[in-house]
Amino acid sequence: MRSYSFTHAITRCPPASAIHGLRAVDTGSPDLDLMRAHHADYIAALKSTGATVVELPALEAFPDSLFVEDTALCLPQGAVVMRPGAPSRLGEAAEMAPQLQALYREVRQIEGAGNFIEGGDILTTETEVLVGRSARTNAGGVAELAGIVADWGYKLREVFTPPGVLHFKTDCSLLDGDTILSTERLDASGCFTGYRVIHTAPGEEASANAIRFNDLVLFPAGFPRTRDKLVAAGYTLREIGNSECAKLDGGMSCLSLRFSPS
Ligand code: CIR
Repeated sequence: MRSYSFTHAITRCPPASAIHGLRAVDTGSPDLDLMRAHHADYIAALKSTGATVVELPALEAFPDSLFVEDTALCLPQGAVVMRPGAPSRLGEAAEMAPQLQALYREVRQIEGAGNFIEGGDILTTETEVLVGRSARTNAGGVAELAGIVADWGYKLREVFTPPGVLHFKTDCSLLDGDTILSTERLDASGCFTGYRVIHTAPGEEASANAIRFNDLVLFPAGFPRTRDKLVAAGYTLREIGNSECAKLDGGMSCLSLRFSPS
């Protein structure tokens, strides 16, 4: 199952400057020590599945650089370096490119000057690449990515992130080859027709951003009703604290790039 079986992940240590990271609503500064402790738990969970985790050092010049997912799309055939729509994050993608070049034979790049796209808006399933237009991802970015992944045999489908939601995957996650965890508000858009969908429990929308990584689902701590639904559905969950990244609108998927390089 290429959409959730991975040999590798890349993470980046939270910089001290993360306290200045972007956020839609200010709910207070993240506690850096606690954020780093959660980050260590996250890496340990990835490693416990047998994967190799490339742990990159902190980049102080980029407060949001721990959220490596936004810098690239990693597929078995190759990687695509993104062009983040947040101006303060553009340079993060350039920092990631050489890391990917060291691991992949083919690394492509979103290049169009007016094209923007962030990895948090991309959900790869067994059969397609779903990309949600958002405040960070525009039509040009989606079209450019569509051309690249078509060369690797992927069908890309453009969908829409609900207004006020940062990224498409803020509201959904892949649980297995044909099952999606989604908020009701995103599922109501009809974008998951044909998939089996499990909804987050009412009031627990912030738990929609989880990741399936090999045999585990890494799931944010503090959402007991959604957790119980997933356990009852047969998934093996590893709960990871996310209180500090949540203050910067970050979650489980944002903290890694996950892949099996060709
Ligand atoms: C940002 O606003 O860009 C960061 N504070 C959070 C990025 C979260 N990334 C993700 O959902 N993939």
